[in-house]
Amino acid sequence: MTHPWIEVEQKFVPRPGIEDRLKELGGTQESQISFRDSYYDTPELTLMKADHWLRHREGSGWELKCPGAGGNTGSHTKYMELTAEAAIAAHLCERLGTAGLGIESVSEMLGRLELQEVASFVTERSVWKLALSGAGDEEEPLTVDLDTADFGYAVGEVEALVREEAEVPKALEKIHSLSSLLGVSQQEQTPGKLIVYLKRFRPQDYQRLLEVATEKNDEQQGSAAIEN
Ligand code: V4E
Repeated sequence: MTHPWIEVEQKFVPRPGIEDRLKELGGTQESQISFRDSYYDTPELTLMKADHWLRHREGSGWELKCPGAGGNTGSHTKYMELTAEAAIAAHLCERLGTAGLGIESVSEMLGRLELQEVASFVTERSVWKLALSGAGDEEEPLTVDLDTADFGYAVGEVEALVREEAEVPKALEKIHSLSSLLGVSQQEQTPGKLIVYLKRFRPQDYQRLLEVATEKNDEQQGSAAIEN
């Protein structure tokens, strides 16, 4: 089986003139696309509470984002992305403790485990590619996505996809360099579309996720304090 992609990214609030700045830095607009994302979970949000994000993206199919080794810290995030249905089903069955049921596809899983649609929205995306000067010719350019969701929220992200954990630090360095050229502070913590959707349209679910995230943060700080 091929390794899943590791997505390393930093989100930011796109300021007026961002497209001109991207051009100035040698970026090129690669495409303008539009797609609907529908996110699924159990009624108790078992997956999201465990930082697992299952969605169906129109035109691409099923995708699962879950934390990579080492978790996520600071303003950037790092997620493993699974796109093969069998791999998604196997990973979710393990997480939900249903590995014995022999479920092999996500559609079968939706029915048998009563996964429900939690959010659905359309994104207009402008995709930019930009190679930082100084990086070798063989370097993969970074991707900058400028998104506007149909519920009126705009967010940008500087993103790199890598195959190996060992490539993450270099990807992060490149993301930080480009972010600062775009005037984005490393400390900027900009919420993604789904989080804003939940906050606006499913405030109780949002609150539950916030509580779990706060508990996890407290635990991490507690264990860091113990280790120190
Ligand atoms: C990973 C994640 C979520 C799933 C949506 O991921 P995101 O990168 O925002 O979506 P999008 O459309 O930009 O995907 P792409 O096209 O780049 O693949 S929703 C929340 N998270 C993680 C997360 C979290 N646990 N807590 C907070 C406050 N924010 C984000």
